[in-house]
Amino acid sequence: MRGEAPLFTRYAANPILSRKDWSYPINSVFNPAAVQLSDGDTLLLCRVEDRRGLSHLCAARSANGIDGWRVDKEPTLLANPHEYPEEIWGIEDPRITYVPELEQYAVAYTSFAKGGPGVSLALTKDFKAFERYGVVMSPEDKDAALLPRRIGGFWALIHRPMTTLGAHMWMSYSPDLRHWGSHKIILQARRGGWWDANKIGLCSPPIETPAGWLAIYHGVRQTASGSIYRLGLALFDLEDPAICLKRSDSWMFGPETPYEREGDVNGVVFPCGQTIGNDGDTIHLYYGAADSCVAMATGSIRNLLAWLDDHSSVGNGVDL
Ligand code: BMA
Repeated sequence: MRGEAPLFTRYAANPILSRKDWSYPINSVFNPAAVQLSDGDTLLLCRVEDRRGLSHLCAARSANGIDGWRVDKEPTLLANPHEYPEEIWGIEDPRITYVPELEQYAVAYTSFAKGGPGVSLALTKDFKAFERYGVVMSPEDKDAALLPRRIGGFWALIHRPMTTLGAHMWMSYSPDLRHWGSHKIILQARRGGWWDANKIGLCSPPIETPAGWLAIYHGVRQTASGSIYRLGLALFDLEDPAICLKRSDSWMFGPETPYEREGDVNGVVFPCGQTIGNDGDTIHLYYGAADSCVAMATGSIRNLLAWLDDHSSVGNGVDL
């Protein structure tokens, strides 16, 4: 049987970014979005929690995506609660998608409003100036990423509303990135004792492969001593990404190392981005560890797809 070797190898000198890398006082840095820029640099747009407990986003750039990070000297995107009251308690957990049609990056992030967390969207060409679109999914909603191209003529956003049905992944569609509708559940949290019972959410933006859109998602297991955030895989149809083709029955990555098991929130691995190597196969997965620092692990798209073939006996998990 394939897939017994670990699917992701942690960088030996993890964490790659932590509080000490910032030139201004912060509490923690975690849950980064990732993108490879046209000049070859890797850019991480990190969630930074300040010493009030509120988060903003800050960019770090590196030539090799591993070390030599150049961190912006000031917050890159700060909450702006005067014009956007939904950002009153900060902005968190960005996901970046490059959109060729717009020649811009779309950043979907959590805006923490008095009514709870919602999904906001901003566009940027350079990670210096941002055009805010405001709230696109009202509270309580988070874990959103835009697909890089239209599906059937409409923009498509994956997100995770909390409803009386539970915390499942949904897809919504828009003609203009402002008005959203045709909402559909695309992946359900399982129930009972499963590792991904009751609460799941998209991690990094899905990767387009010939087999379908490959998505890394998190499952949250509630235990007597808190939650464990682990990662599984799902594959969605290339032409209709609301259709789940396969879903892993077990998790493929979870908190194991000291920096993942102990921090401000113990037992959390939380990726919001990845870059793909020039070979079209190597993934650098960037993740927040224990809500305290940023770590990196390397995997292979081919291996992930092969492992998913071997570990998806339970289908897409609807109504499990
Ligand atoms: C989730 C999000 C993440 C966080 C995780 C663990 O709900 O808020 O930002 O990393 O909880 O605390």
